[in-house]
Amino acid sequence: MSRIAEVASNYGNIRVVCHPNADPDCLGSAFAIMTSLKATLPGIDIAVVAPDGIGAVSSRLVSYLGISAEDSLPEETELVILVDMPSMAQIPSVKEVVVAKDVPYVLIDHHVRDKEAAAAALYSVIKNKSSTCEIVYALLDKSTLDVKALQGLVTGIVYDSRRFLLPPDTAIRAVVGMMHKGASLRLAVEMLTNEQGASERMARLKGASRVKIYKAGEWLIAFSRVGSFEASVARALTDIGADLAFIIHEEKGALRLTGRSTDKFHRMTGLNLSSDIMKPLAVAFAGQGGGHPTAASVNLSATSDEVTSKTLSLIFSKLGLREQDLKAINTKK
Ligand SMILES: [Mn+2]
Repeated sequence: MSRIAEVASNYGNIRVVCHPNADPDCLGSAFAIMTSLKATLPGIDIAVVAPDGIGAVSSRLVSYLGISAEDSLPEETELVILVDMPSMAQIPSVKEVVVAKDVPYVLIDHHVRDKEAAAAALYSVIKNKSSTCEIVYALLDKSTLDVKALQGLVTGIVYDSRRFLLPPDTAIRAVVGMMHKGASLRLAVEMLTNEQGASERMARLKGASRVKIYKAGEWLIAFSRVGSFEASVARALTDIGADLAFIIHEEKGALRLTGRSTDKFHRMTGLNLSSDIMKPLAVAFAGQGGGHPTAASVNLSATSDEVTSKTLSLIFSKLGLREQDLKAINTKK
């Protein structure tokens, strides 16, 4: 029996919980954990909870897997399994129940470790892999995974590794193993295409048209603002030439900053968006944030001007640049 099944065997009512706007990596992981534990421990009551919705990019995977996710954590939950997030900071409604009832939790994740949340977990597996699905595949007893569960894991790996662009060796090995057991790489890619509807493409075009460009030494930094699809817009800006892109989303006095960098920028400067930018911003402006070295975000109480200038100064101190190395580029002529 896998270690996670051993842990789960002490509980009757288990919920596998997704982060807001659940993506294919999160859902593929949650579905595989649920079906594997069900196969190993037939008596348990287990389901997937998506407390803050499922991302549009996951819609085809969700219908393929036939997941019907609950939207809140039932009061009688005895064990929570958090997948693809470092802590419960993003899901306050779940955190409230877990804290009030002292519900034990398991943490399976590939983001930058939240030491406090990991220490408080009953059991945690946090690894530096391109997807949570890859970690989940290594963790579960292979004989408990059917083709559907394997297909979900392959789809999550393809999605979160950005089609194997991130350091891919172990991800490819895992996918090949699952293809031998009936999962299809072609189906995974198919389920992830058409992911951009008209509203997402509109957000990307608006984001590009509102961009403010700064030249910092030899690096190009882009700032923009949109009302939705911030991650997609930030990635669009790095795709068209920015080394670093930041998207601001403001709503009802709350501000969310989403950042993306190219792998080359990260490699050459060592700048980690999560620990060098989002975490210090969270401290400076009473917020919550984190993520990966090249993809991270933060929720703040601050104005966009305050956030922009603080972000630039954090980049400067990390890169060892001086104020005069910064040039705002005129995009209006
Ligand atoms: Mn992930």
